[in-house]
Amino acid sequence: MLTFSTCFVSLLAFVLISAAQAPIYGQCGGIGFTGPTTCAVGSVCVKNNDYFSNCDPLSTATTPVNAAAQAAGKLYFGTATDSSEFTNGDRYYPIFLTEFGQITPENSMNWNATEPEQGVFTFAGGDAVVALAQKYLQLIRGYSCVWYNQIPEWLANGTFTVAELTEIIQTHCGTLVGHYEGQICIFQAFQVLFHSLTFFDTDSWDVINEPFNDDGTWRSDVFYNTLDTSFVPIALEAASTADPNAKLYINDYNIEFAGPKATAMMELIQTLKASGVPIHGVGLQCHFVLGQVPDDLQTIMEQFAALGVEVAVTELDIRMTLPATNELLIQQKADYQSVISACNAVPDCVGVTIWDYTDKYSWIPSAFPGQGEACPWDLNYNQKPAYDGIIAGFA
Ligand code: 9MR
Repeated sequence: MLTFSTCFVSLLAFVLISAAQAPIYGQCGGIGFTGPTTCAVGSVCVKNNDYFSNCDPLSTATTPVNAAAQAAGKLYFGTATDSSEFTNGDRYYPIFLTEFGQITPENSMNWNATEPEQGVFTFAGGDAVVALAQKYLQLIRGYSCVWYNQIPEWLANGTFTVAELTEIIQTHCGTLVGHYEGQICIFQAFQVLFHSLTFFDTDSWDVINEPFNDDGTWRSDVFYNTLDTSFVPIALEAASTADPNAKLYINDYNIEFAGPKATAMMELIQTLKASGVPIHGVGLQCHFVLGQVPDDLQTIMEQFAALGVEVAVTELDIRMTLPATNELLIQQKADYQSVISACNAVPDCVGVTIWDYTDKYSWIPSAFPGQGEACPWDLNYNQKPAYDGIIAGFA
């Protein structure tokens, strides 16, 4: 039972702690300032100039990011995820359901997960993601058919004739895309029914992932080394046969700015289009570094769209060198807003996917030691200023 004295002590502690904190919008720093430099819960200290810093609210946004994207005419705002995350029992799941209209299975549909032994297919991980999407009417981005990474040993280190590898790709892409074809179609029917959307072909596949080196040459892997560039049309044709309604994409990073890699991708799209190969979209991964969002992101999107394909931001995150400071978080907000604004300004940019929404599951700290805080939600699922940047970008 709470006695008067424990209540009084708690109250006193609360008052003392509160007194040591600047209130939301209150001053929290600046030359000559002697007051509290920590901010009330739900706000961060932001430097306006050398003489004045104040406590900005962490997030003023109350609109789910998917609703903001759809209000701006986009199809979705989504996130990468896998079942180990949404079944972990903590706050991941409710936020995930509230905020996002699209899911990309982060790893569970890749080759090593779906065909670990040649001809032996396992879909459990991907099925769990699709089942969730169907239940909550979220769009699915199939990911991926042909990628140099996350492929099984038998494939990566195998020696194949042209005919053999052609058949291997056809079987893999055909079986993988075919497995999800019917399921995603049923889901689309619900989507149209409940949301009065005017399109059916909302499921997309990243059929080819990361085919180029940064200098625009083709990546050396079992696919290119055996089949030259023909592995691209082989995979696209197989995916198209398995699901004629799917939007088929090629996805890559460092094509978000002018340079040899973007040029190589544009030339590939032109070649495929000229040959009548089914290609509907280019995925711009957008794994960015703080303060380095390309100035020409919108221009690049427009250039891809001019080739007759749609574009999507497929793996957005914006990493910083740790520890995060208020200044860095505010810069990150501006950076997220820049990316979203670019997509918002391009009608053929259909949607945005972030590469997981919480720093708790971000790939960044393990891939770039000393860096992190790349997602719009922090380790404890609190919205960061980046969240407001996203909402502002769609405004
Ligand atoms: O997020 C993915 C991480 O869990 C994997 O360990 C990593 C390596 O396979 O791949 C990460 O996702 C990558 C994506 O599949 C392709 N674009 C780059 C992403 C970050 O590496």
